[in-house]
Amino acid sequence: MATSNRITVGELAVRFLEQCGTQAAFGVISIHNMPILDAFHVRQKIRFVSARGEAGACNMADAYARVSGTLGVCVTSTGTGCGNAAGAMVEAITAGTPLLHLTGQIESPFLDRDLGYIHEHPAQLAMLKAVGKDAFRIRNPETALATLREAVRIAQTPPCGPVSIEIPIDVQKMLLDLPADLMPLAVPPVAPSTAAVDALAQRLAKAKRPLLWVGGGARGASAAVARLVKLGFAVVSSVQGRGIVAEDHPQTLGSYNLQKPAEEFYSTVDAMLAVGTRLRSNETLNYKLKLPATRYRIDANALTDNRGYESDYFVHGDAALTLDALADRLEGRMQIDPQLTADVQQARAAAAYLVDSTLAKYVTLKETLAEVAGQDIWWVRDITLSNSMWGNRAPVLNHPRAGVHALGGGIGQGLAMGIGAAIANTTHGMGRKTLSLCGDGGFMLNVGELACAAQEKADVLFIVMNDSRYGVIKNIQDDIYGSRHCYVELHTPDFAQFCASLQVPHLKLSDPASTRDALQKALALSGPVVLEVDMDAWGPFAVKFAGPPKKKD
Ligand SMILES: Cc1ncc(C[n+]2csc(CCOP(=O)(O)OP(=O)(O)O)c2C)c(N)n1
Repeated sequence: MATSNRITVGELAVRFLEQCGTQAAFGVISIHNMPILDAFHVRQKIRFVSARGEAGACNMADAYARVSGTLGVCVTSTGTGCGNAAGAMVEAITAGTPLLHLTGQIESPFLDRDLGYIHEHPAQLAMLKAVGKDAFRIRNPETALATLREAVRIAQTPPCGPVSIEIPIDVQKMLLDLPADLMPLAVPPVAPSTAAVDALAQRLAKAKRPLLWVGGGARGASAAVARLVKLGFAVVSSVQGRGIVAEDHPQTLGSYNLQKPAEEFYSTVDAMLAVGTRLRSNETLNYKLKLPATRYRIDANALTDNRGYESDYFVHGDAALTLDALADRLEGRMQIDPQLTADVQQARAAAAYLVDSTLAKYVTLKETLAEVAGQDIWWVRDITLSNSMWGNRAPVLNHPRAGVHALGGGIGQGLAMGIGAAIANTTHGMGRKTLSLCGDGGFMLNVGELACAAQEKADVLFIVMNDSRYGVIKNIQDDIYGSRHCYVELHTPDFAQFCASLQVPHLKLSDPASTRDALQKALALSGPVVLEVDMDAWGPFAVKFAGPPKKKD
């Protein structure tokens, strides 16, 4: 560590991140990233969270970014450590999370020569380009800052995503003069063309029953969306767009976006405006959901036009800027069907009823959780039956960043994402409780991170839905493999003993009648807590969920 105005490239990276507003970074220490981690430690400006694995670290950085609305940062080692982050990078690009992944590389003189150098992965840069949005290598101190700046700019430019930089270990240690200006590059939002907004407003002004479909790309557009809601627009969200409009607002279907009553409602809509959404397969019954016949679309990614569903008009622009410009033009012009809000409420109630009717006793968990936890929560979910069946729709979320979900469908990320969300809550002083809904199979995949949660005193309630098996896969085997069950029964730990060994409080919920009491006790504690729901004692759901719903007709 240099004391004069000469600093290492490792310290440059840390000082640059400080200018980016980074409050926490996540990773696993290694000989190949120590110049960076030593700088975090010496400077003490950014909280560094030591994960137990690079997959967990990257999932934590992802959730940290989603909850804080800032850049996520993870640091890994060369080769295996870097590769361990790949699945989490895939999740981050699926979710459009702005994330910087700093990783090591072997010493420059031996690079790209396939010499079997310790930690060497001959195609590390190609792998990083493939699993993320982009990847760079810093080759010398002189170009380090420019590379850091460009990587962060790309990560934060819609469609956002994870960008990696590999820095050979000798370069991490090299010295340079402390630059006078370490500020990141500006990322100006995409301004829509005036003519395009005029044309879209012209079309929308005729609608009597307009519907906004908001996706993750509209999470920064709450205020502009609220203006259109005030003009009478109905709203529905994708899972990633939950909470852009508080889900108990009378004009929103919430994320009840694909149930039959929602589809019936769509048939009465005369203009749908889809904003910042890919209309993904899981949200649209594999693109067969009947959306309103007249569809318009706004996206900061120009390639979105006509993807998934064709649209009648497309505006390339930032969600907030474009919706605000539309609201300016539409105020005082809309003549909304006075029946629209009542119809939204009816469709939503019918959709919620359908969902509830599949849950058997688990309705109690869903409803009591909403009551006891309230709305000041970060709602993190792994891939588990309970999330697919109700966690993607409930409880009511009131904040555009409150929902954090493994969007790419990979199990085992909810535990680490719960930690990242809780750390963001603390570093950004947001005063909400983090809840993470996991299956036992997913929880075990990355279970070492529970030790990280304990060490960091991460304030998370993990609700572990324990059926001692890969429940959804077993259901699929029932459905289409003649009930030939294989590879789904799991040797599951005694979670009480396991948690005790880590000094993590554990409660077991075997009787639905004890739900309120158990949740109250669990939520009264701070730091990590595991609430294990004994699904064998609770009994089955009323309907077997066997993979993402598809259209039957
Ligand atoms: C990383 C990854 N590996 C494998 C799968 C396939 N998979 C989907 S769901 C699932 C089972 C999840 O089990 P559990 O967490 O116990 O939840 P449950 O289905 O029992 O509710 C598996 C193995 C996956 N989606 N992601």
